[in-house]
Amino acid sequence: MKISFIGSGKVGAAVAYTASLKGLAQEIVLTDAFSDKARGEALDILQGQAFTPQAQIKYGDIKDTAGSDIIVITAGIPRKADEPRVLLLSRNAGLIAGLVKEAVLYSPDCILFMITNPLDVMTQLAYQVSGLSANRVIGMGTVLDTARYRSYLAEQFGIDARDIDAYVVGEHGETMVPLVSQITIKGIPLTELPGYESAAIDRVCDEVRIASGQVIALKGGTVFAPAASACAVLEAIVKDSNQILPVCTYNSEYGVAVSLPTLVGRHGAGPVLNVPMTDCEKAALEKSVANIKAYVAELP
Ligand code: LAC
Repeated sequence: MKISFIGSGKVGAAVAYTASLKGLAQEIVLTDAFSDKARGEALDILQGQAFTPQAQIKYGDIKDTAGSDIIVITAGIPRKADEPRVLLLSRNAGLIAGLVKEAVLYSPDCILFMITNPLDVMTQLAYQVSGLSANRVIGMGTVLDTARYRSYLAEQFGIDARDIDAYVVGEHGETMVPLVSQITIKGIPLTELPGYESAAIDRVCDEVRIASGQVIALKGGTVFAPAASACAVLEAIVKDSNQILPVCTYNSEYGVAVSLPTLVGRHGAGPVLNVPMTDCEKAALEKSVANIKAYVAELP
C-alpha cells in the first residue's frame, strides 16, 4: 500500500505519522510546496522506525507520488480561529484543482482523500476535476465532527466514546447537523442512560460546533483530532473493513458533496446508508446541503 501526502504541514505530517504508527502503508511519500518541510517531516518519521511498524518513508515532489493507492490532500491555506472555513474557498480552489489533476495523472487508480478546507467544496471540486468515480473521491467531512461529538458525549455521560453510535452529518462547517434522535450506546438508546437529560445533549452539540475554533484560538490549529479521524478513514480503506463512517462524497440524490454515514473499504466510499432522522433533522440537513451548494456555486 502506497499512501502519498500532498501537503506536509501540521495536519499532513500528523496524519502521515499516525498512519505510520498504525502500519497502514508499506510506502509513505510526503510532498509540500516547501520541499524542506516535506523532507524534514519524512526524516523525523523515518528516524523513529526502530520502534514503529516498518515502511519506506520518502519525500519528494508530486511525480514521486506516482502509483499511489491513496493520495491525502491537506495542502492549502489554513483558517484563523474567527474565520469560517468557507473563506478559504477562493484561496484554495485554484491550488487544489491543479494539484488534483496532476496527482491523478501520476496515480490514475488512486483514491483521493481530501482534508483541505472548505472541505465539502474541495471534495466537490476534486470530484469534478479528477474524473474519478464518486466512490474514489472522499472528504474527511464530518468524521472529525463525529469524533468530537462522540468524545464529548462520552465525557458528559462517563462512557467509552468507542461504544457510542452518534453521527454528525451535512457540512463540515457552521451548518453541520449532530443527529440526536438516534444516539445509542452499544445499541441501547442514550435516553436509557442514568443521568440522561436533553439539556446535556444540547450543550454537547453546541460544544461540537465551536470545537475547532476553540482549539485554533488556543494553539493556532487543530492537529490530533483531524489526524485520528483521517486515519480512521485510511484504516477502513486499507483494511477493507467496510466500516460505516460519515465521510464526504458526491451524492447524486443531493447533487453535491456532503457527509452522510457511508460504507468505507478498499473500493473507497459507498453506498451511503439511510440513517433515520426526525423531520427537524431532515430539514437541518437540507439547509446544510443548500449551504454547501451555495459555496460550490462560487467555485471559479
Ligand atoms: C477542523 C478543521 C480540520 O474542524 O476543519 O478542525
